[in-house]
Amino acid sequence: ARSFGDKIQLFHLYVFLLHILLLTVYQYNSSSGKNWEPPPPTNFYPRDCSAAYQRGRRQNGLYVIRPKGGPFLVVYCDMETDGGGWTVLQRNTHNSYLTWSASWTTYQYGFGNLMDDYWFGSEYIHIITNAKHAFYKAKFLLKNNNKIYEANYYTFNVADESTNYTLRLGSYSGNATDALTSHSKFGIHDNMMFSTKDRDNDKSDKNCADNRGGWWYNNCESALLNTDSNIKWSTYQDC
Ligand SMILES: [Ca+2]
Repeated sequence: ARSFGDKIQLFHLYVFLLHILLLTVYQYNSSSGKNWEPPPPTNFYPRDCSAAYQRGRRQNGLYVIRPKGGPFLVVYCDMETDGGGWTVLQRNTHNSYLTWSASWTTYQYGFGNLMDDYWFGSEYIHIITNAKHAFYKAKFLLKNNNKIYEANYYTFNVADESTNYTLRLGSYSGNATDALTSHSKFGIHDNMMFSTKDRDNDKSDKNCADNRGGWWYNNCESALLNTDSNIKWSTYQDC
């Protein structure tokens, strides 16, 4: 039986700011490798990349997962970064071919190419991060030329659509500055609802997402990763 104490799932949101964005999910199991038993058929598919990692999978690439109570999903797993087992939720390179200014439903179910740039889908991120007894850590990897900065949040959670996919973040660690939960003149992103060009849920008089990508805007942003240009993370600005 799965118990709260010995199973901790970490969600990593990698942000390669400025040049590459990569969001990843990681699951940590303190008893990994011990007393392993084959899962029953209904659990044949891992619920995330960290579960796949625990089953001995070590190759970066595409995997089929099935979050508890959720649909089958194809995800990109990063099995190398920071211990491996990360589910990548977003990636945005400097010269992304994607149009990030997309509709609510497009963001809801994701877009792009899992081997390249993409948004995994607000609904799917919600489903993964809201599994019972699961805690996820988000790692934003921000790559600027050859330097990589990171911002980690433990915990990371996206609530359901009735809350407009409100972002919930725990404590910050890293060297990229805390652009999501520390206050700036634009406000914090923690506890903000998701907005898109056709759904204004932000704190601004206008729609922050007008002609821009979907994001957990406040008034408007200290960080913005879903964008065609000017990927932004606090003071790191891609111009
Ligand atoms: Ca507004």
